[in-house]
Amino acid sequence: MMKRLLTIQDISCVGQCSTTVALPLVSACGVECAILPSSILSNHTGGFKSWTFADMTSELSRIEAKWIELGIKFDAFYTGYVSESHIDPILSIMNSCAQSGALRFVDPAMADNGVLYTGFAADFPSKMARLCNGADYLLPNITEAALLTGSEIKLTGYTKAYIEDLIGKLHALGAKNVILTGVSFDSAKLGTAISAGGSIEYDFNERLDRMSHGTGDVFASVFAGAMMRGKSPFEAAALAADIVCQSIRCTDESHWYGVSFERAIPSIVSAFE
Ligand code: PXL
Repeated sequence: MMKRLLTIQDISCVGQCSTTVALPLVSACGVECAILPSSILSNHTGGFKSWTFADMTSELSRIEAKWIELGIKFDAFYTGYVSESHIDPILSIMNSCAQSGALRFVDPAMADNGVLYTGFAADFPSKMARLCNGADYLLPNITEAALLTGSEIKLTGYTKAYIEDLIGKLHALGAKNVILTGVSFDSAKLGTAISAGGSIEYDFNERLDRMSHGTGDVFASVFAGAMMRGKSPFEAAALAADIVCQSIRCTDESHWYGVSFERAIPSIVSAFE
């Protein structure tokens, strides 16, 4: 039986992030991807001058009630960019619409490069922390990990001790396994710390000298899809990172608002053949 995952995050109509990345990439992994848009934006908030925003909070509980009535359940949940008003409805859906043993993948998409995304209040990380509590796999970058745990944000010049202290604090928030992205101990390499099943492993790729939007969403989507197809956390993280690198390499220089993950879809499909 094909597994069914529900992704809960915004639809940015233009911009190659969140739902418009999750739907094709989770599907490419051979996992059915249902969507629940928490908001609809004309375009994402990372680099465009302005955007429209329609909040879907009141729809979340109407949709939940319908799914309960129809007996619709999911094998996994994957949450991304959401706002404070979405957190309680999401926690409710993750209980009421879960198949037994359903996994929770939580990407606390709210910050990067030391700063919160435009539109989030300074106290938002403490709200997001409630969604992290109970996550089977929490997928923050270093900025998000530091904001969630009230730690100093260090973007360079840190050691393993800093990374492993962040990871310990994320477990203390209630995350069962932690996949921390954007880790670098050597400026030529960029990678992931995978804290799963009681040990911490690292996976590194060559650093690509490009600032790219939406790569966290590509990573989380492939990671969640790969886990649902039975890969180990290390294998899923390594595949996700490889797909991010391939997507960046395939993106034209002038294409600034996202990555051309479409060109990496054949590699995802072949990873599951
Ligand atoms: O990729 C994360 C993301 C998702 N959704 C919206 C965003 C961003 C990042 O900026 O603005 C609306």
